[in-house]
Amino acid sequence: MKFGEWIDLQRRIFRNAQPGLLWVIGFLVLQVSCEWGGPPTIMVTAEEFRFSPARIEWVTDQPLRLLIRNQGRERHVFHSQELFGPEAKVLWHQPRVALQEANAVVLEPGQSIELSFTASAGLYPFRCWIKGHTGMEGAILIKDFSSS
Ligand SMILES: [Cu+2]
Repeated sequence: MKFGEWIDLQRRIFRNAQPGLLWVIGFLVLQVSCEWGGPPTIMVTAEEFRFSPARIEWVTDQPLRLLIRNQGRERHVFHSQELFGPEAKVLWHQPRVALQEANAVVLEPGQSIELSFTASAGLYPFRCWIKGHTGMEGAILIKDFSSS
């Protein structure tokens, strides 16, 4: 099957699908990708003046791996009270020196940090608090897989 045909098939299937079914399919895809080389990493880029993607959805029973990269020309901050707070548990991060005070990661141009964490269901907003960087914000929505 050609790639274009595969995409068309997906469109036809997903047009009439129930949200619950989408989560099941998403979960199965996730399971397969886990078996084929570890959980996927979601890349978030910071630049002037936005994070992309700004909205991320995930499920509670899978560790979320985030690679946050500053692709801009200015220093940016990835700050999240909730993500670095008690509701979420950061399993590891690289490089270790980059995680700084006040639940924030400061990233110079070209720098990146990779985080892996588990979190209970809820909304985890993040933003850049540097003056003038209004609008650099986003959120991670963690859903309880069993209730979807
Ligand atoms: Cu910024």
